[in-house]
Amino acid sequence: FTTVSASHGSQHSSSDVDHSFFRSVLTSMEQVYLNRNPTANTVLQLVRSADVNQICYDHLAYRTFGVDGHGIESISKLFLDFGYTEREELRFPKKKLKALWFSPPTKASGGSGSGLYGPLPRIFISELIVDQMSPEAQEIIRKYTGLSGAGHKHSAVSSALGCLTWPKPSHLEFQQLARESEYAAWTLVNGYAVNHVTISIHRLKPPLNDVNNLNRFIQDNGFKLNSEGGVLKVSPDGLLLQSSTVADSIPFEFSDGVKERVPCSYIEFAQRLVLPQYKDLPEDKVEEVHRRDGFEVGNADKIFESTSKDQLTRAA
Ligand code: OOG
Ligand code: NI
Repeated sequence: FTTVSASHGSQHSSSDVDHSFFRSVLTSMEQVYLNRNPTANTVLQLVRSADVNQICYDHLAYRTFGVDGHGIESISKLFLDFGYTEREELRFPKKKLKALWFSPPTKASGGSGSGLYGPLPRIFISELIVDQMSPEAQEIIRKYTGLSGAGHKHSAVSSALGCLTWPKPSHLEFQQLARESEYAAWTLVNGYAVNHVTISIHRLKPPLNDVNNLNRFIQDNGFKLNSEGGVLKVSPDGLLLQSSTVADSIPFEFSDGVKERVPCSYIEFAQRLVLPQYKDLPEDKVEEVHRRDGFEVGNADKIFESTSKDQLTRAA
């Protein structure tokens, strides 16, 4: 586990020590994510090498099935136990999804390292509203969540180990779900794996601390960005700017022996602008609390498409 001690550095504040177990769990989840997703891994290395090794994560995201305890609360428990606060709910009626986001404990949010050893990230967790799916889709989802038994109580273990809490589905079941909801099909084969990590753009050094510069940098290095509704996603107040890569796909062997690539995870970028009431603060006095917080339904709705077949098969 050399990456843990390497990124930990030698300086420990007392709050870092308090959260060292928690940060280790998240680091294992991140390791699974980096091992599976070459694009995310390379992009992180590229940005890190262009930016004196200091990257802050804006947020991490997870997907779940909203049924019998397998929904948002199955993974939010870890974060609530380690001092996170539940914030707003977001609704996506057409996708039959809802999401909640959580803010990190302020006491421990100021790690001085990079990535998960820097300021703790926000957490974005969504769930499929299973009751609203067709009877056929519900049957498949309830079959696998049922087979997971008490697995949902150990979602963090499953995410950190990189394994599912239920058996692998058949190819037919995967396809059937994908026809109705690509989100559902993604969750069936990826389970509690980290869906994406998000690089905090405004905490990078110039010129990459600007979303348009960063997007160009990513594309110039040969990576495809999610183009749904345009590459740049802007909140109505103009203060939350987001973009993301298109998910990598990984070989997956279904229970019936069919081998096919399935969408895995992507990496996102978020720039939070200074709130109007703080616009006169000198630049070196601006902290994260002075910036636009939270998430935006209109942006998120398009970022969900980073794992869609449309985006994965689209020409660069
Ligand atoms: C989450 C998409 C939304 C954001 O930052 O608004 C999102 C997902 O793909 O599961 O990440
Ligand atoms: Ni996100």
